[in-house]
Amino acid sequence: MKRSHDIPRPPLTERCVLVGRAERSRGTTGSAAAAGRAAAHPHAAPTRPASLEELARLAETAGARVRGTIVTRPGPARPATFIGKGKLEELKQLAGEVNADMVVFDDDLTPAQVRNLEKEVGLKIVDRSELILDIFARRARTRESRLQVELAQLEYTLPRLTGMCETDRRIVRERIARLKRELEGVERERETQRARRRRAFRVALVGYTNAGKSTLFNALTRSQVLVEDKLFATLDATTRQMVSPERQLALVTDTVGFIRKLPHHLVASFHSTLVEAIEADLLVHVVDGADLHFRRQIAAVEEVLESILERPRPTIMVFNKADLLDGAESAALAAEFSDAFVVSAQGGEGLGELRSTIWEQAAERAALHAT
Ligand SMILES: Nc1nc2c(ncn2[C@@H]2O[C@H](COP(=O)(O)OP(=O)(O)OP(=O)(O)O)[C@@H](O)[C@H]2O)c(=O)[nH]1
Ligand SMILES: [Mg+2]
Repeated sequence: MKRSHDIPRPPLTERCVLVGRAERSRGTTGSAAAAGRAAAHPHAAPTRPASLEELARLAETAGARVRGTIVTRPGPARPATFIGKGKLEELKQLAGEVNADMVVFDDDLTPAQVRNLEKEVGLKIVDRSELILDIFARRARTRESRLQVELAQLEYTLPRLTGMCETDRRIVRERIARLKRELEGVERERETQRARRRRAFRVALVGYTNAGKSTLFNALTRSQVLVEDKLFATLDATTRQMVSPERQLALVTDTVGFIRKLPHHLVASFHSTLVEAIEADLLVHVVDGADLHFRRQIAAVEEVLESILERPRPTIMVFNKADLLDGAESAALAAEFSDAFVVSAQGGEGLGELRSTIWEQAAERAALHAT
């Protein structure tokens, strides 16, 4: 993986070893029913802690092949190498055995830690933020998202360019300034479009990556945006019309998914697009109800929303993938989250009720504006 900004890039083909911490406590995520399903769920591998399971998916999304995992005890990190001596030896041995050429850390490392680890282990060291930035760089398609990703990558890289001379660092800083100016231009262009859309009732789909936002978007708007069993399939927001049987109109926006520990440079550079996308009259928070860890995913999404929205928005919660749940599990969800909807965006189950609620809210807003 290169740290520069030449996008798009070839897929990673590296064999990697993951390093992450053990979970502090068990049983705080998912319902008992979901826990019982853990072994059967395609994304769950009970031998790895949840955050590492997700890191493995991120690494695979970036094209790397996961060959081994090192789990460290929770606790304070070592300033020099993040992990202690014993774990470092274990890592070197495992990396040698599986012939790895890259090590991916689940936590963010300081520039010094990366340098020290690279020297000690003799392999490329990548942290979670860098991995996510790399995936975004590969997947950015529009001019705006490419600018945003490049900006985030350069801001991430700048403090890490220790080997570079001052002239080169200045070139990077100038490039950052230019990207920011270009982005401001793109944002002004969008402002015109935005003013036109203000009158319509606007619904934004938000949620954890891979929850099924794009699938639901397609169902609600009869569109065909990309749906994939991959993290961050969607990067650029798409807005389409949704039409009621009475020919009422609403605008629905599909957005980028969130993830735990989203790199803050990324949130910063995507800030304006995100705000625009989710400055809707109604947020539909899509949750993968079949994911064992849906609770922590809800918390992660709420955290990002709070950090970017000036004030809370009316939100409805939708538990998706009901077709993967049995009757008791769906009922338990519905009982616990009594205001939420339990649907299958793929199969259509529960979507009628969700649509009706959206139209009710649209009518309420229209009535409010008419007075
Ligand atoms: N079984 C089942 N799978 C679903 C359902 N909805 C979506 N999926 C699958 O979940 C995966 C992710 O769906 P997407 O719609 O791409 O999810 P997303 O939230 O847009 O994901 P990102 O854009 O990557 O953040 C795909 O493999 C879908 O086919 C559902 O109701 N049931
Ligand atoms: Mg999507």
